[in-house]
Amino acid sequence: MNAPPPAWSREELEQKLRERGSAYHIHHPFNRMLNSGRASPEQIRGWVANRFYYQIAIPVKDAAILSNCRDREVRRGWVQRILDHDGFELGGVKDEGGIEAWLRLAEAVGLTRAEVLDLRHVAPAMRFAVDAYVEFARRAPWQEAVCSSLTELFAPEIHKQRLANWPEHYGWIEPEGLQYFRNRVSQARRDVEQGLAITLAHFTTRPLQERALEVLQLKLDILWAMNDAMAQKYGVS
Ligand code: AHQ
Repeated sequence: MNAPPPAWSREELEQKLRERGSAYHIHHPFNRMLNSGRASPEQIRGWVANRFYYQIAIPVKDAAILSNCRDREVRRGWVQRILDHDGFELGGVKDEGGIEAWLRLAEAVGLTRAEVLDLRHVAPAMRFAVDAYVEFARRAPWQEAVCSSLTELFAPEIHKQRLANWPEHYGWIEPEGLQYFRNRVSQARRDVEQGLAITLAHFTTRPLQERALEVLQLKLDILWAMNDAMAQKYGVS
């Protein structure tokens, strides 16, 4: 039995994780259409209504990670993600959260709250891709589920792209509707700080490090498949 090859350094592993950014859904034809101003109002409304299913899954996914994690320090940091999305009212501080902000985005693009909340527009393949992410987080070792969230290494760029391009190309969308993306630029950065530290500290042998890349690729494929589902349903140009 050959010994496994030597482990990469933390820096090498981080670099290899970041190199997977070439498969991030910022490069998907549907996203490129959205961010270059070529999307019709119907395609934008379809994207917002379908992506809502992903947004409401995130806190459920994060709660699955918390339920599998026995490390209090990790939980103290990770629980913030649920508050970011579900909102909270703690000690007189109130925050309506990202899911409410997404519903504001929905109204800004001409959808009703009711038709977004009842998920009538969600394509089957979108549902399956998102459900696969939640099931993975429930079943996998919590460190792998943490690693899968590292697609957010590439997220600030995609949020900034929307904030820069949508007002220019889609003047019909109320600017307040983009608040969700403004919030995510800093929240994604904070998420990644914790997620990357946990990943670099846990995946320390070469077989584990190869697994970390495999897990990140799984999540990149989930995001890609979500865009495939929307392109199939709404068309892509
Ligand atoms: O709005 C997004 C979000 O809250 C999260 C949480 C994180 C995770 O735990 O997997 N990933 C993520 C992402 C969000 N928005 C996506 C987008 O394109 O707007 C990007 C996505 C990600 O990169 O995983």
